[in-house]
Amino acid sequence: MNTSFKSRLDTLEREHTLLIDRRNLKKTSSNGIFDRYEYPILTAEHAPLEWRYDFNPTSNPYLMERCGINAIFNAGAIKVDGKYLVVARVEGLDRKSFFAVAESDNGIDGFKFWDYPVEMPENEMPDTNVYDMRVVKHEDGWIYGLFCTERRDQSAHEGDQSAAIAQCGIARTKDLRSWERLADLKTPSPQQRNVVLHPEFVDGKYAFYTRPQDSFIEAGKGGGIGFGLSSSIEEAVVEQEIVIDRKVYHTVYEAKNGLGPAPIKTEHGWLHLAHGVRNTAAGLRYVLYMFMTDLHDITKVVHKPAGYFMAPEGEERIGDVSNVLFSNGWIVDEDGTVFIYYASSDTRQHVATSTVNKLVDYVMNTPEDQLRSSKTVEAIAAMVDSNKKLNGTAEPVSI
Ligand code: M1P
Repeated sequence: MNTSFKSRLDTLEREHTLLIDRRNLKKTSSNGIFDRYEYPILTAEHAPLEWRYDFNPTSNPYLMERCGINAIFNAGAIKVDGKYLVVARVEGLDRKSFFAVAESDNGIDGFKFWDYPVEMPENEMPDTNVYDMRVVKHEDGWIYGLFCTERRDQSAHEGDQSAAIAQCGIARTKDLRSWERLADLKTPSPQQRNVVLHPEFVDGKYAFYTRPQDSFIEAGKGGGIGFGLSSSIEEAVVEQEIVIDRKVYHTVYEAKNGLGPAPIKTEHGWLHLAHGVRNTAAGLRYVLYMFMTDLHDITKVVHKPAGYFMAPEGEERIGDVSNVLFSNGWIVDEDGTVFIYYASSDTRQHVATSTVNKLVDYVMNTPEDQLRSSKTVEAIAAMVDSNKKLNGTAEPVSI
């Protein structure tokens, strides 16, 4: 091994270790609902050096990167045996995404990838690209990973190399290391992304949150978070999809929306985190929003705060697909802490923390969207009135 090879290897290893071991501190400012952290938990640079470099000085004398990573984002999440595990979407320089598990002891820093990326089995129709896994521990005892499988639209003409069909792939595991691939979900919609498995049986069936859409990018008339049941998970078929949370004019989810991770059960109802998309002169803007569904009728939205819960801030605004926040993973600890794993601009993965109590308070007590400017002013004025009464500065009412 020549000295420049050796010194380059030492530098690579030192910098990678520093990055993985970097402590992540809570940001000082907070809106009282959640806390952000200084650093992303995963970036392309967190990918193990062994995935990217051939360390053999004979076959790689310049110690060049051979399999570069472009981005790491949109991770599913689950806690297993006391470890915080994220199943990240890792995207190579070749634009192919795959899944890889990274593990941390505390959920906010020290995330380190397992030695190998996930080897996801394929079914009879190979996947061109797989991404955005929702990891769910189901009451049937399995851990399921639902993800988008994308393939070229075979009906597109030769000149159109961007037409694709997105569908929901399903796999299950006990340990996140070996996966059994099941049949893709069948639904009435020509395209599906953002499909999530509900963690409990509903009427003895597997319950799916779906996102029916007409074409690869446009939700079209199919927009909204859908819901449907299937009696089988091995050959899952949702024959009837109903939309439980639709896109709405002049809101943060007017172009499309999609569910994030599987909902959290609370004594008040099921807490949901979702993304909403609107169009702007600068392109699509993705933000996160929350709502709650009824504990017994999970298709009924009972609380929904106005507007967004989180939107891209600072460096989060910039990336491969700018102005995007997306979340498909969260973890609830025994003490009620919630780790919200969110990605920014299809480039990097972050964490924010909150608690179940805070999120329930946020969802149940934040004013709803009344869909008109004057109603927004009324909501603010009502709070000003109440604050004035509280501090004794209310105008005396003339009789
Ligand atoms: O580029 C933003 C997001 O776009 C898609 O989400 P949706 O299906 O709601 O439009 C997904 O490809 C997602 O991975 C991506 O982050």
